[in-house]
Amino acid sequence: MLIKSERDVRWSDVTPKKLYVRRREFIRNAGLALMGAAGVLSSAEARAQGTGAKLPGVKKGGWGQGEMLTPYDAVTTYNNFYELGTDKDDPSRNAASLKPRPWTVSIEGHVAKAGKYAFDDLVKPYQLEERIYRLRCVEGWSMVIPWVGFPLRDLLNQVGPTAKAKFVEFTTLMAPNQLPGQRRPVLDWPYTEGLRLDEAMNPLTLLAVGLYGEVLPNQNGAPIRLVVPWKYGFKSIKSIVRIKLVERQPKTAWETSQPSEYGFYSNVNPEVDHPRWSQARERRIGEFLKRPTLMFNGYGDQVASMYTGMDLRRNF
Ligand SMILES: Nc1nc2c(c(=O)[nH]1)N[C@H]1C(S)=C(S)[C@@H](COP(=O)(O)O)O[C@H]1N2
Ligand SMILES: [Mo]
Repeated sequence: MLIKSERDVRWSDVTPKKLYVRRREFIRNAGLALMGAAGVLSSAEARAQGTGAKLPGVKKGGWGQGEMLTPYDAVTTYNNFYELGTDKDDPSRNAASLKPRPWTVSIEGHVAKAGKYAFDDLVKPYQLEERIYRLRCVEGWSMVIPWVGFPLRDLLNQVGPTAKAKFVEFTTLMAPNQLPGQRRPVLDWPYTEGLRLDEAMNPLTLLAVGLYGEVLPNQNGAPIRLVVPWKYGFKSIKSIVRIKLVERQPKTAWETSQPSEYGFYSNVNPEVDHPRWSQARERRIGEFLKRPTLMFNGYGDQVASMYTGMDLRRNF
């Protein structure tokens, strides 16, 4: 894998100077964004627009209240999106080449209502909510991000998985002209990910279309990406064009590239180290001292029961 281990990441990489300097401004802007200009745009209009448009009618509260949010600027300039480059600042620098509208998501496989859905039609039926989730990257850093989205289970209930559906496979857009990183064989493109059906149906599992009250920036996976907060960040696949209900456990991009290092489950687990580094602690972006990493990233009450009887060391 091309990623650096947490040990190799210098503080200067993690917190560019402009983050210190402009931090107050970000917090203020974020506050304004959250207070929102609700009602200025219709939901459909806002969703049709690009980055920066406020998302109206977002239900607030309920999740992650009281956590210190990672500043907007860090969330949108310190990214992993290898299709837009492998350095942390590449995705924000190259973001403009991705065209997130118009966008089509294909729902396929063992499902009653298979079909191709225009992004707006796909999202329209669902109440958007803000959910503040911790994101723990396998590399050893973490953030706290106020996502805007809706539970994947709402969509799955709508399209109706059949009895044969046991897993869900997700696929990112394949378009080297928009995602220039796909011109190099860094991963077996397109990026794919997968969840067991019960994981996909867990109320925590989110399809995000925004963050900080605004339309999702391209570098964060516009127009629609997965967020699975109890798993390492790479499970949260960006810029999704296909959701396929399948019978067998799908191969994922990272598992294909390095099966000894990246398993299908990839639940955050401080007791199971990556072969090349410890996972016991993490650096919250913007903080100096490391924190202990929590089992299931702290979401055990909601998810641990899905794994009773499973050897989490073998099923890493
Ligand atoms: N298609 C795609 N999705 C992806 C990635 C990627 O390279 N390509 N990187 C993953 C990794 S390793 C992490 S940590 C998160 C980062 O999400 P963020 O940049 O929005 O914080 O996205 C995940 N989703
Ligand atoms: Mo990651």
